[in-house]
Amino acid sequence: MTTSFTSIAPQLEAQAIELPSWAFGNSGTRFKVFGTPGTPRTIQEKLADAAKVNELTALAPKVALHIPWDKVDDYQALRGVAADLGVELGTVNSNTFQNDDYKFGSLTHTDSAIRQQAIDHHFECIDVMDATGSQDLKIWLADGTNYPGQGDLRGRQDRLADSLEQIYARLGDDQRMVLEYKFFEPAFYHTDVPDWGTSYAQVTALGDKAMVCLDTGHHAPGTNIEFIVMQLLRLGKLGSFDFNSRFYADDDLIVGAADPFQLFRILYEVNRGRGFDADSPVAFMLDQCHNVEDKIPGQIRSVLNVQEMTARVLLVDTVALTAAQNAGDVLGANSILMDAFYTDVRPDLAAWRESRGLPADPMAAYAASGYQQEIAAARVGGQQASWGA
Ligand code: AOS
Ligand code: ZN
Ligand code: ZN
Repeated sequence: MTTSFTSIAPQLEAQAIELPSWAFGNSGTRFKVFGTPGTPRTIQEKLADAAKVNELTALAPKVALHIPWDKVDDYQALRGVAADLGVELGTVNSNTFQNDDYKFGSLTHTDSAIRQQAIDHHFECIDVMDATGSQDLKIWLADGTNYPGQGDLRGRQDRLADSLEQIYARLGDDQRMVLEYKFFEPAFYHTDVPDWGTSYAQVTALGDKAMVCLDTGHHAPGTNIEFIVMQLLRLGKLGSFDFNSRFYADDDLIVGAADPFQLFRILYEVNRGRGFDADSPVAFMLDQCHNVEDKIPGQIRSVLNVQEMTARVLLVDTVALTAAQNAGDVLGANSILMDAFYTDVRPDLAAWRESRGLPADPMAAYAASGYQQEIAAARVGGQQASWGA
């Protein structure tokens, strides 16, 4: 017996998943970037597409920016554009991976001038946050080495700590830093923030406003990601998620597409750790690319996948589960969890959406809206996401 849908609906109402601006640009692999008709040419057009996702789902009220990809002269004005479209500007992502100067590192570089340049870029990102009202600065570094002996692992870690300290000191009272880890790519021997332990150690040394960002695609195959989620929540240091899914590497495919059960297990631990509570520090974001599918329906599918799996998680009969766990009822406990996972929540969600004035089927509503044809006709020469990761 699972919990009833009616009892979990209020919890679903508050769900918010931030969209990445770069998901609306063309992206691909090192082999080919395919253009999609209707691709935005400007950040303003990306915001319009993101607003469409929110209009049809009421799940995506914020859009993350990437600097310098989304650089504009007037961020206050951009904030106004977003507000007119019914969305807000969210996380600001820094970029130290597309500049020749950072070939051997950015915040870890041995050359203090280059390191300062990378620190200054983060200061610029904080200035953007001041203008946009964004809460989070997200740092993902491409820093690392390809060959043993190429760099001094410990020295790099020490320089990273020092650089982060300087950036942290610039944050306003209501601003946070989230440090994303990734175990490989673009560096292949080592990366300077490869795992949650390293990110945790670095952010803990900084203070309360620094937290860990967990990208679901950034772990070795077979890693028990939900355990990491549990531990970071338990330690009060899970700041944000970058959701996506993967079959092999950092594939950045639609969240819940490759392994819906893994998404369920992760969201179960989020709920167990009170990560869905209104005062929870966890920010939910997508970090995806749509290489061959249309981008707007790709994002709609993604937020719906998160919503559907959240509903299933909320349906878990936690009282019965705890009783079974405490009684040593191994298979009983497992089947309580699986009952919720196998519950098809789609009809209930469709009816509930309609009751809130939303389309029962946002994917179908988008297809019928004519928006895709409109933008395909209006926008010629759409933008590449600059980088497909
Ligand atoms: C890189 O692999 C990371 O996932 C980054 O979070 C992100 O994709 C990149 O910074 C684009 O913003
Ligand atoms: Zn990411
Ligand atoms: Zn990634």
